Amino acid sequence: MSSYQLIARPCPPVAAQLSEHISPLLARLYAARGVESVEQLSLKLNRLIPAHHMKGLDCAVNLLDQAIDQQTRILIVGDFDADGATSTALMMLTLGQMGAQVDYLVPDRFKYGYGLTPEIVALAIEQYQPQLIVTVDNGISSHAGVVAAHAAAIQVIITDHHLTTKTPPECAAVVNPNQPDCNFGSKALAGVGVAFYVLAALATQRKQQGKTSINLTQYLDIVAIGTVADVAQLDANNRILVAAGVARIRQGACRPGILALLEIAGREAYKISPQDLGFVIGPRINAAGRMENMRIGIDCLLANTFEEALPLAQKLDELNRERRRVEAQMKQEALDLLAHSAYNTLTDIPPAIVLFEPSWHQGVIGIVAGRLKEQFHRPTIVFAPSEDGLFIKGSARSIVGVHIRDAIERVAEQSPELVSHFGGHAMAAGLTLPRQQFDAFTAAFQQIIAAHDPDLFAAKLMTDGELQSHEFSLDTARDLAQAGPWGQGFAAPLFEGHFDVLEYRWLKDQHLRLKLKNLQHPALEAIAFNMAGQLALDQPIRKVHVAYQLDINDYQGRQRLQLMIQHLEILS
Ligand SMILES: [Mn+2]
Repeated sequence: MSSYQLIARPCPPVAAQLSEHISPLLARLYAARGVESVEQLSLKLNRLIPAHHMKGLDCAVNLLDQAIDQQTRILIVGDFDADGATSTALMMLTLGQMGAQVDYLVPDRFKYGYGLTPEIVALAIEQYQPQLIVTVDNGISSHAGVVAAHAAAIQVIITDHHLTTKTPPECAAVVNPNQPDCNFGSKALAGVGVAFYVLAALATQRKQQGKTSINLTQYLDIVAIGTVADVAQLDANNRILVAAGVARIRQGACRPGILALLEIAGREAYKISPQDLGFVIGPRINAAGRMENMRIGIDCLLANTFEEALPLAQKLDELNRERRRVEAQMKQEALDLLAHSAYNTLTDIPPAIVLFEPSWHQGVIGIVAGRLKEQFHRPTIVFAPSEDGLFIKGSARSIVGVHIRDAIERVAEQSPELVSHFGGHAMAAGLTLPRQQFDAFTAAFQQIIAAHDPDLFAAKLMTDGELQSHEFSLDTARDLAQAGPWGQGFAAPLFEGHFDVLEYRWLKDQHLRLKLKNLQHPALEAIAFNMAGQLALDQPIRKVHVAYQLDINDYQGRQRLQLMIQHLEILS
């Protein structure tokens, strides 16, 4: 386990101005997260950035409007993760209600590759004979697929949010806030956010023309789920989308499929938090694409009644259990491989972790790479065999400061024979190698990573410093829970402090329950989950330095303040 270095988030002086309107604590938290005015905190839907600076949007809207009127056969081509599934569902529901002839295709990425590939276009023609293809959450690099579609007289609209350095494909319309020359005010929209903007503009246009239209806000639950599950940065615009979606779910005014998923997860809709979208709903939808077929996830979102949704939600839950089982097994095998490698102590972890097992599952390598990266704070690539067994496919996850796509590119430049394909971002990438090149690739990659500043490999945890005596209260905990939505890029408040341990006990030899005190507070309840891997059960604990979230323990209708410990260091 890498031990974290706790660092207090720098707080700019703007906090003073904010605290004229809100509590000094919230002002300090917001300012440290880049908020400069109270206006930026508004979660009203009318504060959403208007669509008109989004390049390609008008063109896409006009084309879709026409396609509905002319009963053009539209095919949505999505992606196999939760963002792709929510985007697809949003298109299906909205266009369908506007009277379009619309169907969807979720390609098996293991077979057909990523994006709108010529193989997927061929499959689309065979199964659906579409006249217009609309991509969601993919397509920005699908030049060959667009050519193939055009050759079959199919028009293409691309909606995507992925970064690109190349000129986008030439097709009827390309909507992507991350394409060159797009002046839309947020680059953080998820694929489902882009689809939402297109459809909302389409709905407005049709309403103005007196045509069949709908109110898009009814689907913000779906938008919120895709946004959080895709780990999109929660900038001001995305916070508005997520807050509105969470509010709808809390009121039960959401898709029956979401209520079914919450029911199966044993969660009450009225209590869910934005983070729950990522921890409870997202993984269950994602499991379909990872383990079997995303169709189940999309159909669950499309279901019109709870009864129709429930068996699909059940199936998703089973797939998620299966995913967890496979993940746990792969992670254990990964740890065994690491222990048997030349690096067998925790202070001697290689600069990058690169692992392959012939039995590993392609759908889960990304999650396992992410877990290993978290645990060891090293850039990590986990490989599984390709369908034909000649290649291995890897999923890479990085630490802040190491651009992993660029590092892979450098290996490919030095030794082109080592890497067949690659693509991705700074923090996550995917790649394919000839199977026999695994060892050579590993050596070359580790060498490139080892050349980075050693300071990057020290795990750091940003905190919001210490709380004052009066801030240790249920009211503060409630205020903080209300003050989000917290998430990626808008981190939930995390405090730190030194405490004397009044008492403690292990729960199921896994979790640690403690009673703490310091100068600010005489007795605080605290819980630290999954500490068994980090601490010896018989180790005495007297003084600790902890990083914690202020949490509400809601037990049998009684609410009590508790510190939810994220990091614990024993001082004596
Ligand atoms: Mn996405």
